[in-house]
Amino acid sequence: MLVVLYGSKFFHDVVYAGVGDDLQNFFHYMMLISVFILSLVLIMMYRISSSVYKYRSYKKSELLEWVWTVIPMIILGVLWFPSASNLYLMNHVDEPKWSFKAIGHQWYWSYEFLSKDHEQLSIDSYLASSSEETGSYRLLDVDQRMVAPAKTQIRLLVGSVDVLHSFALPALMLKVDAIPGRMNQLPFSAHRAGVVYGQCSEICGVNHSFMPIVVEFIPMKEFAQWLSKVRDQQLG
Ligand SMILES: [Cu+2]
Repeated sequence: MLVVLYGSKFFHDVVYAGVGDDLQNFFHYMMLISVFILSLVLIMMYRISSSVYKYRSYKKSELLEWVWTVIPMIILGVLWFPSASNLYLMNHVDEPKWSFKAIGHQWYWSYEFLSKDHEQLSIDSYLASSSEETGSYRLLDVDQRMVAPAKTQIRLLVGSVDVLHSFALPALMLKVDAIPGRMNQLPFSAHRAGVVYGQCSEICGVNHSFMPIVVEFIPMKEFAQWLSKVRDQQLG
């Protein structure tokens, strides 16, 4: 039962990665340690409660005091190290090949980026009107998808023009607050082409549930075509 639930029922598969792979590995590692601690505590509880007199030998045991101080310290240490390095990696963008800005609005997302000749382009991404028309997921698809190159280091900038929003893409293990007056930066990449879905993850008003995020990762070659298509549409 536990094996079936673990990682398959409640969690999105992290199929696209970057920092996502590291975060998922960290999650598994943390679960392993937590299950170990839980089993240890349960076994100790059972052993102590099932024998009325045995626990008396634990009283005034200096060795026991040492063990239950030092072992948790070591466990905290081994949990801290990967956690801290992931925290650092999540903020570290080394030499992005491209960057774009995701901006939260009440209630839609807009994306800003530069064309090949450094002209500013932007698209507004609203909830798609009806799932029957487009054959897509209900409340999860948009009229204009954001497009990004796959297998490329991208710098993602997230901001907001009104209230707090949160830009979240579970398949990339990514969630970042969109804060008015502040620009959050993070590395963004996908190991293969595909479509990822997400939703605003910070209560931002009555239509909070209706501002999904869709990013389509396509090969670099086609991405260049898309970029010039958007440029021609907007700048003529
Ligand atoms: Cu929002």
